[in-house]
Amino acid sequence: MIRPALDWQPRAASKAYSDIRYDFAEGIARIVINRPERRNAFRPETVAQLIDATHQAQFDPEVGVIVLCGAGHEAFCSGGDQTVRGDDGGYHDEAGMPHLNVLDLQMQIRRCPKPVVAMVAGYAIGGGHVLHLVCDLTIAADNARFGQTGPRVGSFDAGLGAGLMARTIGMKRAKEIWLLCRQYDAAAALAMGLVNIVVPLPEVEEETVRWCRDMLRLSPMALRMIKAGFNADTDGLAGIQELAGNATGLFYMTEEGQEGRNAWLEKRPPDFSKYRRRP
Ligand code: S0N
Repeated sequence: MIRPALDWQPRAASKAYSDIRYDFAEGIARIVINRPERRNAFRPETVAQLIDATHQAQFDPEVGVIVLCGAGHEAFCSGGDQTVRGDDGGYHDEAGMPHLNVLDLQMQIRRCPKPVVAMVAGYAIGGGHVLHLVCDLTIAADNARFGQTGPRVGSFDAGLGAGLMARTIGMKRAKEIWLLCRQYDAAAALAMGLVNIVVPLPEVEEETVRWCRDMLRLSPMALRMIKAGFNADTDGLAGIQELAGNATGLFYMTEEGQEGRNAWLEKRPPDFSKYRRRP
């Protein structure tokens, strides 16, 4: 069993969630995929709730770090719920509409300016494996097992699931994972750089909280900028936009930036003469 490390308190939004839990403690938001009877497979409603909770955490000034995990110790997430996968291009919600909304969640995690940590106990498989991959850090329990199943179950994630994996662990390894659909234990995942650390299962939450506390002591702006920087090239112009948006936000905080706005509001020409042209 996993030893609890904090006194997690449900956040208000949690009441509206059927498939996830959303808790908070000490500056950390914890988002839990709560479908253990399906090894935490996600259906469209699960993903919609994950997107909502991630949004809540991003905009909550008390939150500095977000932890994503699965309920129980048998699975982080086993990917898309195959029982609701339709024949018309996606996973069906309760109204019968097909979705691949986990792709939106993947991008949201990458664009979120706060660090997102995957805490993986048990299986991280298929789309669940890609979910831990898109998180900034992965703390794995020693019972964790990783792998893709797409080519076996008739699917593939040729986006971040392929490209980001290759950038994370190298092209040959990434191709091996996708082309053979094998499973890898926690030690193998650590050896190939797929996770940051492996700890005994009971300690996985304590270790995750330790890493979160370390980040909570650091500059939020520096973490925000470096995360955007890491993602910029992989995410192309959208990644550069994220980095550039942060730079614009910083510029707005300077006197030089404010002089342009003030001059316009005061209907006078801007005077930038006192601002140095830096080498
Ligand atoms: C995770 C595994 C290895 C666990 O094995 P274990 O411990 O032996 O448990 P089981 O007895 O197999 O499972 C327990 C119960 O949970 C149900 N269940 C498990 N996984 C799923 C699932 N993914 N969907 C629905 N139900 C699941 C079992 O059925 C069982 O319930 P009962 O007892 O009632 O039968 C093992 O369970 C396993 O291999 N699971 C399947 C893993 C898998 O293939 N996942 C899907 C992979 N594909 C995706 O995730 C696609 C993601 C996606 O949306 C996407 C994204 C981008 C681009 C494309 C796609 C796309 O759609 O392809």
